[in-house]
Amino acid sequence: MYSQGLIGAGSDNTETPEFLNAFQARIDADEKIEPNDPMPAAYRKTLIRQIGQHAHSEIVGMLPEGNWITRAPTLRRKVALLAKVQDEGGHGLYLYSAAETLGVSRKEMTEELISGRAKYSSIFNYPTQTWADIGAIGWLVDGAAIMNQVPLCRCSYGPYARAMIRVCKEESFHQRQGYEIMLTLAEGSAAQKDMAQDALNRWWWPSLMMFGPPDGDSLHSDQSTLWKIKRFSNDELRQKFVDATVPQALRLGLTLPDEALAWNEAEGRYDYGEIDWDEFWSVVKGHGPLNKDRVAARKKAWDEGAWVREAALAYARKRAARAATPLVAE
Ligand code: BYC
Repeated sequence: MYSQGLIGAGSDNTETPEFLNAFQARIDADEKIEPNDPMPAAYRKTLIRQIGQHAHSEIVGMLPEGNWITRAPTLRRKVALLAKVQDEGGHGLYLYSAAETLGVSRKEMTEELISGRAKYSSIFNYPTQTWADIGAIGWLVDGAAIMNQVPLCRCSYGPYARAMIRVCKEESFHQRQGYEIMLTLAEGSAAQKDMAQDALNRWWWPSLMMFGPPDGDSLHSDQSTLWKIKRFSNDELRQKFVDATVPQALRLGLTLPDEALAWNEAEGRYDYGEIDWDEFWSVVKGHGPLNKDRVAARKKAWDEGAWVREAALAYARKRAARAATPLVAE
């Protein structure tokens, strides 16, 4: 199966069974692991991989929505969308900082992203074709993100768990603003309702894919669950999302693009149809509609920002040098 190259701490595992057992005992006791605590190399690598991908997703996630800032239909919508996109940038920064506590630099992570080696969420490789897509993203994509991220607030790694608390509060606002856009369109003219339905049709399945492959095909779930990085499996979170979201779609008077969708009274949940896993893996491997454009946009921003990074470093060096030079009394 396709797996991202890992960066950060080396993969040598010289840890003794006693060390590994003592570490697992801390996890089992629900203790938080902090940056300077001893930890197995594989735990560090797993976190660098996941937090790095998560940070990249937030930053790349600014692109599809940023595409609509200049075309938002009212000043109120424009202000809200600007704030949302800015929040996503902030989330990316907290997450890069959380990953840096594990010994990887932001430069290394960014180089992994722009070289195409690092993953980011599959969802951001789809285009935002109409204004209703902004509603659908807020409602579904942020809704899925919250479902996945609320349990991450209890993740065993302290800096990641703490970053998630603030991120989730902001995502909750994002989800509501998206739903409100959908509600306005769904209660508007026939053309507006059609636009909302079309956006739901296009974003529903990719949103379900955000939770990752089915449990049977998940590479990392077992170990990440043992380490309490993951608290629920991919399929469990996907099911929770479906159960929470279907009634919201019904309230909008919209139809979900899934003929197999049905309430299962015995199980107390919605059954849903087969996800197109070939499409998922194709997008994850770089062949989605916009993978190349997304990476190219990040590379352009990184290249064009080189002079800013150089200037900031030069300024910091100058200040440090000045601080080190004793003042000569007159
Ligand atoms: N897209 O073993 P598995 C947001 C990869 S942004 C691409 O189950 P794991 C927002 C996976 O990385 C939302 N790749 O993995 C921002 C692995 O490949 P590698 C982002 C995916 O890690 C702006 C392989 O498939 N949220 O909220 O146990 C606007 C096997 O998977 C995807 C996060 O990143 C995917 N969808 O579980 C609006 C949350 N799914 O690494 C909203 C944090 C799987 O071996 N991350 N892969 O090469 C997680 O919770 C977990 O990493 C996942 C996957 C549940 C995503």
